[in-house]
Amino acid sequence: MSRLIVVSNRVPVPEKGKAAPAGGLAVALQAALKERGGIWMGWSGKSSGEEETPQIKTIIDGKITYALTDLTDRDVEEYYHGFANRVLWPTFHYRIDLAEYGRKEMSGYFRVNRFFAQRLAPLLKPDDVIWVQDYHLIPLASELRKMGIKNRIGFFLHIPLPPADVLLAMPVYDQIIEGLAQYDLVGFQTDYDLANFVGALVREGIGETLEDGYFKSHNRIFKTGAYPISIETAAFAAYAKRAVNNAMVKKAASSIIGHDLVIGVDRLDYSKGIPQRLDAYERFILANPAYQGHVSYLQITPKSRSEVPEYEAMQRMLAEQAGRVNGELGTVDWVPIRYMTRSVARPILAGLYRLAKVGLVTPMRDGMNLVAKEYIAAQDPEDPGVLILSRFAGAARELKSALLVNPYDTEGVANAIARALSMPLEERKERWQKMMDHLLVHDVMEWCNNFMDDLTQVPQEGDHAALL
Ligand code: ADQ
Repeated sequence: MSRLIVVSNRVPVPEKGKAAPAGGLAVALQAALKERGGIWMGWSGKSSGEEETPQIKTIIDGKITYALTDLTDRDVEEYYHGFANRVLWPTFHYRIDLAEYGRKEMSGYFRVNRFFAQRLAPLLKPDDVIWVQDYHLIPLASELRKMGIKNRIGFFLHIPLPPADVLLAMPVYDQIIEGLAQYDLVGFQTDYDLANFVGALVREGIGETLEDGYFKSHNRIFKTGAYPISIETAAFAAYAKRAVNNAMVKKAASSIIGHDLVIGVDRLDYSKGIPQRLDAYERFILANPAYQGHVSYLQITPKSRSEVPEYEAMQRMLAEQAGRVNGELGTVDWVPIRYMTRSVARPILAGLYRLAKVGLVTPMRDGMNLVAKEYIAAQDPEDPGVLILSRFAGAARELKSALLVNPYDTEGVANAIARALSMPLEERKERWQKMMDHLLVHDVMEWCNNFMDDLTQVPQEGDHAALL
């Protein structure tokens, strides 16, 4: 069996003595790496200052080698904060209004990808299979190919892929597309993302659909597909069941006696639609005064990307908004919104999901959204809560028994909250069971295996000539 080489921007190196379990993606990829043996390479998250040739640092854990490199201050600024987070992230989330197309950042992005390729190439054996994760590293295969690497290389995009007119707003869109065409397998979260990719290339006359998901572009033939990512469903359900004994979860439970809990859990990001959700919740309270004093909305939003000014501003605005709603609607013994900016360990999070009657997952746009899946997995089968899910989350393609909402429609979301809180037990059970059955089969291990099965079967570079 060939070794697996995973490359991602950040690497979840297991910390010795740390009890908290890693997220599903790390669990699945580590399992695949353990089975095949291999390397997980990426940025250490640290800066080397001005030092331009930081060495790879390796940490060996059984059959897995973690290979980490520092980046210079300039690299971090241009590649990570600059192009990845200020161009690719907003553009791919349909927010071209927020994208800042600086030439310096663009060249920094391609430079750092070349640097990763130069660091990775000496570690490779001819039959290694390489799996590159996400938008930070789109040009990696192209850089490896320039160095003569012929291994099978797969790419999975964790975020959405927008339609042609949005994609083409990016001045270097052609290099990004050419970068994708250098892979042997390009995977997206949903059939919609895949259709956008194929549609954009066909419309621009730079791609042609072949049979079995194969696609021809830039003189290469590669496979494309939708591989919806998932969670470690059974393990997450078990955490949630056990979490009732956790001290913090018990505290939360005793603090909501006589209240229905509504929960929102998101990284701080404009794509997640948190201010719009708070508006909808406020609208719900105003339209349903009987719930005043009897419902609590817990929003857990750890800070992220604080170095990017928009994120800092967002954090301030959100705190102000929660404060305003609490000030205007709250009473001496009732706080309508509980707003937390600290991160919560996964087992506790599982317990909090289970306490909540309603899971509010209303991103304006999301590749998948794992919170939606975690909320379902955490429910008590005898008394499950209701998931309210944005139709613009990739998860909505699968979780069709959720209450699907349009996050731009404040009144629609407010009505959905009222409907969820008054939904009869039978209907809640029926909806939940369908989604849980789906997630037990389609978990993160299945995602990983499906992608790996396809990646190990696609023709290798060189064998493409016959297909062209
Ligand atoms: P994210 O944008 O980070 O991921 P999401 O899929 O919701 O979004 O994953 C967030 C993860 O972080 C979840 O596992 C959640 O439990 C955890 N998390 C969030 N807030 C937390 C908190 N306060 N404390 C502890 N944990 C918290 C990107 C894409 C998504 C895609 C994933 C995976 O944007 O669309 O689903 O990658 O492909």
